[in-house]
Amino acid sequence: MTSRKAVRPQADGLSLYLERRRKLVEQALARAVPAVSVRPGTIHKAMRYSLLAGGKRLRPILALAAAEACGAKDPTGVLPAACAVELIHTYSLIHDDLPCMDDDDLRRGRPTSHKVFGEGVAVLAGDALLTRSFGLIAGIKPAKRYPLSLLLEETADAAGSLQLIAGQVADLEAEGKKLLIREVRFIHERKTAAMIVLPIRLGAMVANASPAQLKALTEFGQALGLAFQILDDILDVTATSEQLGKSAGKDLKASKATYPAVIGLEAARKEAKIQTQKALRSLEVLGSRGARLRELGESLLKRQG
Ligand code: GRG
Repeated sequence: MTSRKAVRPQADGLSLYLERRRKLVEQALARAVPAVSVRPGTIHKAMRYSLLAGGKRLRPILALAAAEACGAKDPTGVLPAACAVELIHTYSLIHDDLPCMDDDDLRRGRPTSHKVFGEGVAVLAGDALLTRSFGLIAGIKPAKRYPLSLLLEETADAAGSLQLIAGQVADLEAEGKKLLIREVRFIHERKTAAMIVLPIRLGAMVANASPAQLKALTEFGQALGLAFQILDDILDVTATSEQLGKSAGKDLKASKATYPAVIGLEAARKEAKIQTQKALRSLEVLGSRGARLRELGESLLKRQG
């Protein structure tokens, strides 16, 4: 007979944790935007089509795990912040896929928003998701150390013209140009890492993180975000569209500024590993509470899609 103790490590394993957290997030996301039956149905259909298309939910899960690393026992208070970031992320994907940007027809394994609803509704679905995200943040019950105004300000900064949009603009302007690696890093830190740091900080702040915990988690997010985008660059070259749920080989075709394009595939792999190790080192001050984030960080470097 197998003892309870013997099965525990597996029951506590990362895949079960991810499955449970994803379920929580999916349910909260489904409640976060109006139903299709609410007028005008088209916009709510388009918002739900992209939002509920089953991404990895990495950003909301990071928010929940960061809060847990700061001692939060019940993750439900973090769900509005976690969902808000997923809404911003989904808006950025919808807009990035538009013909005037990356012009893509596959996302999360489905036809892109503008292919299904037309460009006008796709633009508006992105706008509506972004706007709704601030409504969600406004509903957070803030902790002592971090007022709601700070959570709103950090969200606006991360999604604004100094971070997410800065990265996207630099990315657009870099197409077809020969960039230095520090310029590619500038893009990656803004286009990708900012949206990884944001949920981690929001989750930590909702859980009333100490200044030392918040600093460690921010450094973790910055390095993990960079590693994540370098790996995304690598997978664009090495994975298939089926594995990715989006068109593979696009960066190369569009002469995008990527790590493999500038320093080569092997050096890019090495850099992704260096940044992941840096991220994991940042967690040391959290002690055993950082274990889940450590597992998450390690698993991201192994992902194939
Ligand atoms: C349009 C303002 C604006 C910004 C666009 C998000 C973005 C910036 C561009 C999309 C293409 C891209 C390579 C973005 C970098 C971030 C990234 C790797 C997004 C994909 O995130 P995943 O892999 O996707 O977490 P899922 O679908 O799992 O959520």
